[in-house]
Amino acid sequence: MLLIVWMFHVSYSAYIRNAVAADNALEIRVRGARWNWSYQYPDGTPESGDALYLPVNKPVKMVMSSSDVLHDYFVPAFRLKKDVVPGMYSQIAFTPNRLGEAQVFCAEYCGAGAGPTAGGHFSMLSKIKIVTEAEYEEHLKKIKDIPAELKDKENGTALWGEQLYKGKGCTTCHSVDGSAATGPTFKGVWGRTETLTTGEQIKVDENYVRESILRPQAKIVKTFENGNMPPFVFTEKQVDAIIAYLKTTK
Ligand code: HEC
Ligand SMILES: [Cu+2]
Repeated sequence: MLLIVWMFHVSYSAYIRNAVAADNALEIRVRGARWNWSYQYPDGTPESGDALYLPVNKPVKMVMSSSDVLHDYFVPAFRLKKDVVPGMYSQIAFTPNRLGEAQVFCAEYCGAGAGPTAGGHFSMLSKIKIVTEAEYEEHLKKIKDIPAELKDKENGTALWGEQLYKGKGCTTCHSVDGSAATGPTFKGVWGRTETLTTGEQIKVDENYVRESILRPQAKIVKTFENGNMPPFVFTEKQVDAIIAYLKTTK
């Protein structure tokens, strides 16, 4: 009896620690979609790389949702795992207390890709980087703008767009070599005329691309009805960068 009471006490306090966030916790939005994780910092800035940055010793509350199917946010190094469910929010709380890097997995089988190179559940990976408060602030400032290493380059914006295309999971559904995948190829996409499910014809331009990324279900390209592109969260500058990139994938 005493043993059971003790075991209950130990596991319940661990459970409460991960279920109830401190008042001053940093609130991070986490979105799962086939097949990538994306994040949004408390000030609304979307994370543009493949890792979430968190300052050490600061309590964190994650508010998580899914844009399509059931996923599961799993950080083995933190002993954290939580279902990410379409149609509802789930939460976890924790306080990272050591600098370093942790691998994130999806622990819910969420579908196979269109082919061996097209990704799928196994490629739904991410990282959490625990850094100092100063590095965290520095990182936030950096991702709001074009990366410094691309700034002076000719075509820097398009190169940034290419980084986003590769880093944000677009490659799982869109090729640039003309090969078929879950979504239309980006080869020659700029200026192409698409036929929508409504029968309407539309020319691929800035407004169409912007809407296709932020609200993919608004206009669906015929024969790609079942591809189900998830909505993405990007800053205006990032959308501009992707547009610049799509102008180059001829
Ligand atoms: C799960 C698969 C999937 C992922 C991931 C995905 N897309 Fe799509 N995308 C589609 C499908 C399917 C369509 C066509 C149906 C539609 O219009 O919604 C599409 C359409 C588009 C179009 C319109 C293209 C055209 O020829 O009309 C653009 C632009 C686009 N996606 C951009 C992106 C970008 C940028 C990313 C990454 C940030 C991305 N997509 C990630 C599946 C995906
Ligand atoms: Cu998943």
